[in-house]
Order: sequence, then structure tokens, then C-alpha cells
Amino acid sequence: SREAMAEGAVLLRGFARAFEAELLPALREIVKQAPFRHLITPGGHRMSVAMTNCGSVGWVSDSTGYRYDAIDPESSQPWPAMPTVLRRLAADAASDAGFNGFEPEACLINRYVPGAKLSLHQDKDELDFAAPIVSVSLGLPAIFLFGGLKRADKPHRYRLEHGDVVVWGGPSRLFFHGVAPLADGEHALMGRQRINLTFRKAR
Ligand code: MD3
Ligand code: FE
Repeated sequence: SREAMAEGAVLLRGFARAFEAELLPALREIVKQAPFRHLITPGGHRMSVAMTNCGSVGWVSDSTGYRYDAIDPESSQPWPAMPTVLRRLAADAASDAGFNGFEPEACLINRYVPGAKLSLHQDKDELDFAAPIVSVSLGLPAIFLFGGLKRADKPHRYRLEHGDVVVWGGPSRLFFHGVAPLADGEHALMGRQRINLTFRKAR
């Protein structure tokens, strides 16, 4: 199904389920090479969400700021390559939402355990705001908070479940958003966690 969340934001419920059999083993391989870690924000806070990346660049945060980097600072090696199944999932979802030819460079992989959250923020570290962002939710459901261009805009709440894909383009690309503290639970395939993939063009 295809649902409009805001101008340019399209929710494709269950879209990733067709990719699951190839997707989950591919994610396991990435995490072996580049394990999840808790990044430190420039303000000195340890994020409750654990992160890793695949692709030619990855998003990192440390005391000096946020950036896209070709090298994983933990291993001093390039990030794992983006597997074909991830590229295909992102490109197929983008074209379903009206963005043809989406070729993401970066895939940020976020892991939430019960209680983990992501405070309201904007994604502004990319150079090309015309390119969409594609996000894939796996595992436990989460309440996604979706505001507006101003931090004070009251967020709408969406429950994102295993397999849901959202394509964010147009005006919504710069909207404030976040994730409410994850409720406890057990997912049949993913266990006691939520994994979110965000595919982006970084430069
Ligand atoms: C709306 N991740 O990594 S995905 C992030 O569930 C992030 O892990 C959340 O926000 C997560 O930056 C939300 C959905 C998402 C991603 C990027 C967006 C929504 C967005 C950029 C602009 C607007
Ligand atoms: Fe974000």
C-alpha cells in the first residue's frame, strides 16, 4: 500500500518483506565487519541508538561534529560495500514513490533496543537536498515522530512496523523527526530490537 504522510513523504507498508530472505543475511555480514557502536554527539552525549554503516561513505559523530566519512573510525578500514539487495530495495522503493534513478552512497544502520530513542532532529549533513532518503524498518515496531520545518511544530505519530519503507523527498526532507523510546517486545525474526536502514546520497 502507498500512503502520503506529508508533502513528498510516502509510506510503503510492508515493502521490504519481499527482500527479507536476502536482506537479513546481508545485514549480518555487514555487522560482522563493522559492529554496532554507540556514537558520541558533539555535545558529549552517548547515543542510546547503536549505529553502523555500509556503502562508500558512512555517517559518523564524535566530539568534533557530524560528517560522512569513507573510513570506519573503529577499524580504520573502508565501510563494508553496500550489498546488491540493499541497493535494489532502496532504488525500487524510491521509484515506487516517484524518484527514479536513486543510487544511494550511504546506508546508516540504526539499532534500537527497548528504551532506546532518537530525539527530534533534522538531517542536514547531506549536500543534495533534492535527493530523497529511503528508510526501512525491521523488527520491533516504533513510534516515529514527524514534525515540520520548525522544531516547535507539533509532531504527528506513526507506528512503523517490520518491513515498512518510507521515502522522504520534497519539502519533508528537512522536517524535524525522531523516534519515541522503543517499547519492549519480541519479534519473530529480529528478536528484542528494531533495526532501521536509511539510504542517502551524501554528496
Ligand atoms: C524524515 N532515523 O538516522 S528513519 C536518522 O528510525 C533517523 O532510525 C530514524 O532519523 C530511525 O537520521 C528515522 C526515517 C527518517 C530518516 C531520515 C529523514 C525520516 C526522515 C530525513 C528527513 C525527514
Ligand atoms: Fe534523521
